[in-house]
Amino acid sequence: KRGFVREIELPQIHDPRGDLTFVEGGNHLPFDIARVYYLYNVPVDAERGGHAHKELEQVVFALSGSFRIKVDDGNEQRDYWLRDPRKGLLISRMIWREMDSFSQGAVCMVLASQRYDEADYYRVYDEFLKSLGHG
Ligand code: T46
Repeated sequence: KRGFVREIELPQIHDPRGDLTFVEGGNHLPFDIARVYYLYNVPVDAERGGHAHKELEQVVFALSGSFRIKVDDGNEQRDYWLRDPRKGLLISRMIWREMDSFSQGAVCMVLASQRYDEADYYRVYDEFLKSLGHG
């Protein structure tokens, strides 16, 4: 079965001044970047996510610190820990995601294929399952 998430590894330019990583929409990602957002000041006991997207594709990075992301295609659930600023998780459309266990000071950056549109969200798990024909 084809994976419903994929790890994206970005280039790293390493020199004595530190590391530099870059990302080009359409080159390192399978889409052009329409939006960037980031989560920070996240309490360590917070849970975020808890939704799926009808069309949106995103790549999620831990720029600093770490957190867990659970992804679910309606059949199978997988857990990933993000902790390397070079390595993002590509989440395609119609995948339920939940995030928790943020470390103190963690920064989560997300590159998205579309601008924000509340109508693109399933925020109720049963509605997500129903739309997959599982309900
Ligand atoms: C996702 C995870 C990883 C905006 O106005 N513009 C935006 O671009 C975003 C992302 C959110 N918002 C508003 C919508 C809500 O009123 O900000 C509020 C909090 O959003 P939400 O509860 O969806 O945040 P998270 O962290 O649970 O989810 C977000 C993304 O929405 C989602 O696509 O995959 O981060």
